[in-house]
Amino acid sequence: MLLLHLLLSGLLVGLWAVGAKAQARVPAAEPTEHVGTEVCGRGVEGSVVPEAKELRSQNGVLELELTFRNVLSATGEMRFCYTMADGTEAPTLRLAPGDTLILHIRNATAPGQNSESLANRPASAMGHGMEHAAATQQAATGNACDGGPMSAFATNLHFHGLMLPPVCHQDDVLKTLIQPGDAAFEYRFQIPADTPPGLYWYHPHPHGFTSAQVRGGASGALIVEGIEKRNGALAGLPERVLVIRDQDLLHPDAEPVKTDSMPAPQVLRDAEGDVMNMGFDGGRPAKDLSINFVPVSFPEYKPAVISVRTGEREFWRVLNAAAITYLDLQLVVKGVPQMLGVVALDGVPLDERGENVAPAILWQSHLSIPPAGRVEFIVKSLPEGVKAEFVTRRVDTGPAGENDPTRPLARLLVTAEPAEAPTHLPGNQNAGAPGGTKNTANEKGGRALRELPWLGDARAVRTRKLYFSEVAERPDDPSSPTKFYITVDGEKPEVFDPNASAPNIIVHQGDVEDWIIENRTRELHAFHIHQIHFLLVEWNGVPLEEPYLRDTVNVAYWDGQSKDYPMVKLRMDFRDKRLVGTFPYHCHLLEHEDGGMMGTVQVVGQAVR
Ligand SMILES: [Cu+2]
Repeated sequence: MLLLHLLLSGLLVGLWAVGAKAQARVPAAEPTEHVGTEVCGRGVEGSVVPEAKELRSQNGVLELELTFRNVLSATGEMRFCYTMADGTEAPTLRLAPGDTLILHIRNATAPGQNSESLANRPASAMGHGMEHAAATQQAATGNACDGGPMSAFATNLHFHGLMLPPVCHQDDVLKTLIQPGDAAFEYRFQIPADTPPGLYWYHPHPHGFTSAQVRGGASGALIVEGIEKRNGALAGLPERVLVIRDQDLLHPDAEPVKTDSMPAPQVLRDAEGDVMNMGFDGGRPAKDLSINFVPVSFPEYKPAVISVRTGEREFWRVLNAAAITYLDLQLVVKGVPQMLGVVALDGVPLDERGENVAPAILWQSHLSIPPAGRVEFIVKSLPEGVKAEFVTRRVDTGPAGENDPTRPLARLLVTAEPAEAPTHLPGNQNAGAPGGTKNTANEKGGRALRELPWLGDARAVRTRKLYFSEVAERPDDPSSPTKFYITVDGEKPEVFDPNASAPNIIVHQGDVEDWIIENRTRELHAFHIHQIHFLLVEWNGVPLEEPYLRDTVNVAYWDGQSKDYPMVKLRMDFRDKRLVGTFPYHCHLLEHEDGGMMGTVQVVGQAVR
């Protein structure tokens, strides 16, 4: 258990350098304030973190319509959002395993009014796919399943982490493209009955423009119910869903506030226009952050407010929905990092393997999550009036990475009468899932419902090696745009081609494979594959026995000298029959993905073997 614990700690904690201590600020709480009628409205800095509206399935079905909108804010950012008819933005979708989601999405973005401002932005604002996309435009067929012209305003949806068939109307992003003004497009699928209970999410995925749309705010949480049945310690706890997004700096020209008598560092920008990691904490961040749409902007970092009840444990579900920003979360009470009880990563409970070999709760002093990662954890009860702050610490993204300095996200206001009462998970005595839906997870005493053997016990039929690499478009000009690659070892590095006729990798349904992912660049990358979760079995040469699965994993940056590149070895699970089809794998730093760091895998059925 000790070894396991160390391994888990090492991975959760990562290799980050320790950042400076959190800045303490205790301004008075301001009420939550969303501008109700404003399109893609945002919270007021320093206000109470609102909970997103929750939509729960009824009788096994959740049906809703979302409208995808955009607006150019007064400060010049292009915002994107998903709204309901009543103006509600980015609702949290809650379904039990086996439930059906029917989501009608209408693309009401307005290219005309905004095209000029987008054209004037740095290349990174729209991603490098833009010029690429222009060269590969297709004719519109009128059928969103067949693609059509790629543009900053065409869109689609990806249901991140769910094992869905990679087909149109379910979870396809390679062909599906919904144009502005198209009729409402229907997504309709069943949450597989064996889906681990936890936090998943939805976001757009049009190649070349994913970064701009996600950074603009287009994302929302999706919860598969039943985690309290898998982990009794959670029953009855108040729960919060915290979505952390990034966005372009609200005050890009402001000077960093000097702290600890350290001079404000010089600012260097990379070819994408992002402020570069300088090798130490502080300075101007590459992006601002927001927490449930309450911005916490550079340089003041006025923290939002989370109002919690004195003496009550809470269950927090945090999604890193940032386009490129790494998080390293910490809850600091009177200057001391608190232990946080992690129960799930990437939607999967830590004891997913079962057999009592794994801890159901792992107490950690800080939690690193790459873009797209999720972490769900217990926050211990706090005494009234105590000074407590939820922060993200500096992440060393490598010499070519972005600057992700230490900064606060929210301060906790611990009172007997909190401003907002969060919803509670069902208690033990009330085991029925919300919405009256039958929850199959309960039928096996809350254990995992997998029919197949544990992935760690499955034999890989082959090993493949892929690697991340980058080059400047003009090698003699380091300020020229970067080309981002993920390449199967032995093949020629190519940026992702949305019109390629052949997949990069073909696998057979029913197989398990080991994939080695190397990082041959000087910055962090986060490997993600659609449809499946994988098992991290080796990390920089160290074998692991993680008792849970992931869908996004960080790959450490190369020091520029070592003979061996940093790597992860992943056990890839292609056993499920529903996987037949083609889907992508990519870096989840979305500028990299848009810039070409994506490939496709085709899962072929047993019949054609
Ligand atoms: Cu990357």
